Amino acid sequence: MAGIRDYQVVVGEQLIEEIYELARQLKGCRVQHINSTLTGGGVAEILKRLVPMMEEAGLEVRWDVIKGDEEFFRVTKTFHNAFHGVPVQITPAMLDTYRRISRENYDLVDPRAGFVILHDQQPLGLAEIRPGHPGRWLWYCHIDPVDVDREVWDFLSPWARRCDAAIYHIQAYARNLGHRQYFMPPAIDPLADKNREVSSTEIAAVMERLGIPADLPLVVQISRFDRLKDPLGVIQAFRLVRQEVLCRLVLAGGGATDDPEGIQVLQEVRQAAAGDPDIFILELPPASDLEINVLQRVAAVVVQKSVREGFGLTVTEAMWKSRPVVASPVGGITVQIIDGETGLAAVTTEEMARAVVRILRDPSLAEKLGQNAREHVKKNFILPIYLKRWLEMLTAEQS
Ligand code: UPG
Repeated sequence: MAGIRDYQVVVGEQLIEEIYELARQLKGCRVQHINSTLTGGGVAEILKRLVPMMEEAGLEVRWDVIKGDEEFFRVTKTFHNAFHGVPVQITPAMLDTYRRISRENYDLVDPRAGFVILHDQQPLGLAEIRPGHPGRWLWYCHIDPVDVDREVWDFLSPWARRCDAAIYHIQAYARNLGHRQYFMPPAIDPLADKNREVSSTEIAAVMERLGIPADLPLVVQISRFDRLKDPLGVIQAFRLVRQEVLCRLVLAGGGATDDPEGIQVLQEVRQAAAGDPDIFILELPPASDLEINVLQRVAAVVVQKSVREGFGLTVTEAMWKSRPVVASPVGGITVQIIDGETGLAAVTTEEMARAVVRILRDPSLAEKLGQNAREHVKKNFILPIYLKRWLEMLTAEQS
């Protein structure tokens, strides 16, 4: 695993020195991250690299996962959908389940932590015990809360208010909770297996193992099977593209232990693609970083047709690989895809199809978008920059 100094080749010496300088002031500080899954999905992806980097910087870091039963994760997935404006039905029994599992996890909180970071809404109920705890508590909202369902917000926000501050990916997500707010886009690790350079031999071996022929351009979406990633819409857009240009579609993704809807969505996707030899649906196991890296690299176009997106790390990953990306201009994608410069934005299925066709027919456009995309990520959404922002934020909170 790469160490902080190894990133000098990507971000230069000065940033690395700034990180060490900030780290000195935080040496020995105890930080506890609490989320709801170790694998699958963006939060686990971030913590997998952020935690060892913070440790290397001299902080004492713990990463804990709340324990819940299937019912609890059904409830929190409903809350997740409700954050994104999906109409949901909330029953008193669901709220009881949330309170009960939160209570059962109170012991998870490190009584000596200088900082307790609650990631998303699943562990937010732990903030009930904030008043008796000596550390500072931060609620890290990874999703777009702008259209959150009122009932769900009224239930959860008192716990968010108990925290000392909140972290959001972009300014547009600001909430009026009466405490400090930090805006900090997440980042990808350029040296991890998911994003590192890959040799042509490795690429060929992975593609053979996945059983995807290399004779036609590939349109690729990597995502958990989640309705908010609109995989059925991607299939529709692909079918329009194929009327114009010969190509294939790859929809690849796995599940996450905190997402009980994934299996059902995967079934719907399989049904929609049944009998179509040009559509490859890949169910990826958790340790598929190299496969994802390769699929993003071989893609002629990467698409991300999300209905909502807190940030969209799959977009960042593809951009880092200089791929032309077509994505819905929603949430955090709007700070990544600058339409016509770092990718193409497409609102409807038809627009997405047209944008994909445009790229497939114009290699110089593909090249330009890809190069700009990589530069944009390098300047803004790369791990050491993110680590520095974290250290700045913790320093500010400490003083
Ligand atoms: N991934 C896998 N395996 C899969 C599918 C995805 O490793 O089978 C990875 C993917 O490469 C990426 C991450 O998981 O690194 C997914 O992150 P993201 O595209 O950001 O989506 P979510 O899983 O939905 O993550 C949530 C928010 C998202 C935000 C992220 C981090 O929905 O908008 O960017 O948290 O804050």
